[in-house]
Amino acid sequence: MPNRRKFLQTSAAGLAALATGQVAAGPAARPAAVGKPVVISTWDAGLNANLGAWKVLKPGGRALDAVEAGVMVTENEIGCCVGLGGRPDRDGHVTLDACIMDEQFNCGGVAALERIKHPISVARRVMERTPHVLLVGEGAQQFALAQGFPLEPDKLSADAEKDYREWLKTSQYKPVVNVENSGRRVGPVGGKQNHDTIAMLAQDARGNLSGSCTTSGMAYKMRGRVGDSPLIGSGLYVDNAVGAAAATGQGEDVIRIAGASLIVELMRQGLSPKAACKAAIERVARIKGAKARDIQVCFIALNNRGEYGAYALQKGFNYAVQTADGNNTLLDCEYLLP
Ligand code: SD4
Repeated sequence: MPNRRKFLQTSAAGLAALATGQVAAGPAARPAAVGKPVVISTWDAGLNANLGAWKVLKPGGRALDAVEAGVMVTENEIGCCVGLGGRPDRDGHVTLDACIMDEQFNCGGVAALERIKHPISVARRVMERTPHVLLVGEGAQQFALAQGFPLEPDKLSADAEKDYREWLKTSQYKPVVNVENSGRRVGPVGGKQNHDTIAMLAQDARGNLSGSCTTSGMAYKMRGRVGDSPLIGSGLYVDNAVGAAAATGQGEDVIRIAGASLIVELMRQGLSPKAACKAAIERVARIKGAKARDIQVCFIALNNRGEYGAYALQKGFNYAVQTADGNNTLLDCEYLLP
């Protein structure tokens, strides 16, 4: 029988965990691959992001710290398409979405966050310091400020300003693949640099998995629109006993199939990361029918044996992989529609 003192100590710990929302579920499910870290991330910006993650993973750091540090590199890249350098909504405001998840089902996210440089770090604070999973808009900003994140100027980057002025001439919003760019860019016709998301999955030397995702969302979206990227289960999901998955592309169609969660469940059933991503893409294609040609959706996945894979709906998606042999490589992704 537990003595009274021990019981009180345990209850206090339980209450503290409840107050922060952190899952105190004991040790994470035993990972399969131990000793060889790996990190994968979306698009070519992933190459630099992987280097940031590798600084944490190589000396034996935690996957959670790696996926935060990694995508912060991209959030910092002015002129890139993630973070405050990203394209605004149709009213001219840059609104940011991000989420993060660790090896114990702890997760946090922010949506429609404005004027904060590192939404991924605010997402992590939501995970670690609140009983909630998702904070949005004004409330997310209020929380960020209370946590000491500085309020950045309400100003578009020079590139974004120029493109926005151009876009305002027609104000045409059609979230379709920009074929002029071989399908590489996702967003409204006439938009530039519209693969505006980085998603990252990592396994550390202990074999634990974590993931992150951060975006300025679809360019010239409606004010208040939130995509898949901050939504646990759609833009990102991690189950340490199985694997992790993340998405980029047309958020509405990722949400429709609960993309990242679906892929993890398919891997649980025995599919390889690539086969699971492909099955999810096939589901999107089936649902969209002829309209599938108007969108791009792409998934990356990593299982707990350290195997990775990806699949896209259309040509043009690439992803970056850093492995323990020292290589950081950009891979062209296979795709469904010829
Ligand atoms: C969104 N999934 O907001 C994001 C956009 C994206 O490359 O991934 N663009 O829907």
